[in-house]
Amino acid sequence: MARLVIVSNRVPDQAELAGARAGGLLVGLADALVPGTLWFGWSGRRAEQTSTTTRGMEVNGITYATINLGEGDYQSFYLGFSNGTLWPLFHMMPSLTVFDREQYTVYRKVNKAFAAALLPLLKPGDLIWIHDYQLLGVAAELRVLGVTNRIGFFLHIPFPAPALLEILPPSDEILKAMLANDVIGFHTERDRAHFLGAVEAVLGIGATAHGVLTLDGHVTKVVVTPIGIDADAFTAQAIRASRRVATKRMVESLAGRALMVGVDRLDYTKGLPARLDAYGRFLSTYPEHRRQISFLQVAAPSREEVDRYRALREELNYKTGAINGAYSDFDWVPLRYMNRTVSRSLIAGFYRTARIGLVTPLRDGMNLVAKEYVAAQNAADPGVLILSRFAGAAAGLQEALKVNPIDIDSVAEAINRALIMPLDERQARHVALLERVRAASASVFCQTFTAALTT
Ligand code: GDG
Repeated sequence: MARLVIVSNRVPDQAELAGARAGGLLVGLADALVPGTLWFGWSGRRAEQTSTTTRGMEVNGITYATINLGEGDYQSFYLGFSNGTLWPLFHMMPSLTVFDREQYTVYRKVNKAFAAALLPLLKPGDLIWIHDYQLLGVAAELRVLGVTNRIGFFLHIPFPAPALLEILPPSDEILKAMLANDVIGFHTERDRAHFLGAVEAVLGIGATAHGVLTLDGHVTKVVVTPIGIDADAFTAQAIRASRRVATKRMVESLAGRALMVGVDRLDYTKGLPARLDAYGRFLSTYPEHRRQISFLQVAAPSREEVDRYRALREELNYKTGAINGAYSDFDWVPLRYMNRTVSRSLIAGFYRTARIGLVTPLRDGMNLVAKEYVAAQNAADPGVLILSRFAGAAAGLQEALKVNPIDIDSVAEAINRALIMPLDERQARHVALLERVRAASASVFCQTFTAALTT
């Protein structure tokens, strides 16, 4: 079998491999990580200059090869074009999108540096699988260096509607660079349709009925391969977690109240301010539920060097104080807000304890928290998933209570509906959801994508 070479912006470090840090990519790729695999990317460390050679580390037969980023490149490539331009634009938030031509030049330079550092590690026959928006140009740079291996690209975040992509001044260059891949994958049909529409609108290239595009004689197949989790393993982890002292202490602290849980990286796409507003609206509209519910929101720190993320943290601190100030009693706190990273095992225990999983991103590529929440439930007495219709996960999780996250009244209504939902309805929804989460698993994701890349 061909060796798989995974290329992503960040390569997981020891803490992440041990489950102590948040990371959606590692969860989704777990199945592809068989001995012999090579994972290449940024170490997460900054140096004076971006490295031209890699450092290797082997864990469980998998080689992790990394480069460091120069400080200037980190600012312009990572904080700048990747997270200040592509991230908000691809999440369809044009008003938050800035563009700086110099940052884009550095983005291209760093994509070229990734390709150059990877080149000496490649062998004939390797399947190269590039991940995410930071590396849109790597396949094209590898082609310039003469690489003829099969190259695939998977986008973990949404692809914007064509009219939004056109806002990006170098949209034509970026789309052409993407077409150096043999396969491009998205989470949903909507993302794929947006991409095909953008290629048509910007480059004037139409796709065949099977989503095949041709640019200068090179053929690219565009596929939908939604990412998933290993549901059975996660259910087992949640059961183990429910027996742990920490989870028992959590249950005790609830004193019989229903727990509602939210788990997110602290990011403006996750819709956290609107979520807290919706909870405030719920407490004011349904006074009968006050003291009967406790909302635990975990917001794992993320991209803290970016001003917008700092401002978001301040806003959430303020809103948390406002809700607790208005509604707390001496023996009840409506909102528990943890602005830190929590271990995966503890999170699994929280999910299993929670009567409601509240997942309300404004826009999300997939959202693995929704799937984890479903997998963690006790089938005999399952909780209810409330899910934003703008998460990629909504396309495959029909039995969740779907909400529009900016319509805070509808979210408040959904919380009420979840709390009063009879056991048989909760069970029926859960059985169906669990089946879907098990079917669209992490291993199906890896197998489908690599199969498309192989053929
Ligand atoms: C991107 C796309 C897409 C969260 N807090 C903690 C923690 N987590 C874990 C969750 C989950 C993962 O991190 C987050 O995954 P998501 O899918 O929700 O979101 P992103 O990180 O934004 O990931 C997203 C994903 O890529 C995969 O394609 O679904 O749309 O944006 O597993 O449980 N884990 C730990 N502590 C925390 O505090 N240990």
